[in-house]
Amino acid sequence: MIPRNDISQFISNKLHNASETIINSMLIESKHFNIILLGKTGVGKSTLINGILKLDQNNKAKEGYGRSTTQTFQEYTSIKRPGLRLIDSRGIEIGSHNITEVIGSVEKHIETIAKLGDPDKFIHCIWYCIDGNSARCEKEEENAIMELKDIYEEKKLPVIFALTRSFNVNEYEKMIRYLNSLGINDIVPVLAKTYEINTNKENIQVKPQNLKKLIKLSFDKCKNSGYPSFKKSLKEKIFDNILKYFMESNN
Ligand SMILES: Nc1nc2c(ncn2[C@@H]2O[C@H](COP(=O)(O)OP(=O)(O)OP(=O)(O)O)[C@@H](O)[C@H]2O)c(=O)[nH]1
Ligand SMILES: [Mg+2]
Repeated sequence: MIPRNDISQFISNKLHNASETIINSMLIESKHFNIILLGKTGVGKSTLINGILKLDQNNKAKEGYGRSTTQTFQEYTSIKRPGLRLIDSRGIEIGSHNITEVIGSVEKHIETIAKLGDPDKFIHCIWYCIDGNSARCEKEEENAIMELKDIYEEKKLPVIFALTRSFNVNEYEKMIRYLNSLGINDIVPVLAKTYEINTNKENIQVKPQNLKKLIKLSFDKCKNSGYPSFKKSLKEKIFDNILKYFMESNN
């Protein structure tokens, strides 16, 4: 286990090097709402991307079981969801020291994109994905998410907690209570893909849910995040249009 202080030191160093102006310029002239997904390996990040963007077999993000399916940052857009760009990242593997690497690489990615100067690519929001079927996180992950939350709250980049594979209310409510106890409240339980429960007697299908709620909360948080530039420019209108289209589309 990596001591909390080490993680804290590592992330703080990273951020103190990042220029405030870079981060403050992140919401100007964006034509896409850009969200980066982060979380433990196998938690369902790629599946969530496929579900939200309605990607088909030919262009979908690779899903799988076993060790870390997604290895690098990968951007996804879809003509079915115009204006939305989701960025997949390498899964965190607890206990292997890669937690600091992955979080550091996300930070670096956000910075690099900002430095490249194309406002259309700036990251607006982070979705930290956690399995909705586990009652709590390991201490190492808990420390890391608390650091992440503090840092990005200060930087006004919203972090939303997406509880993946949330097909069982009793289970995901335990996780919500646990996160609430850590002071985390921006939580959406989601199911990205139909979940089948087979018993000897019946076959139950739980349909995808709360994907729109996740997008809506992300937009709302972004709009209320306090960037002065957000109110001044065109992008509020652009964002409103993206949201409107997304909320109205059925497929
Ligand atoms: N039915 C169903 N299966 C899901 C859902 N979310 C994830 N899964 C399954 O869980 C497994 C892991 O999902 P991935 O999306 O590959 O997980 P990941 O977080 O991208 O994993 P890495 O790329 O290794 O970091 C896959 O077999 C998915 O099909 C869901 O909402 N519904
Ligand atoms: Mg993946």
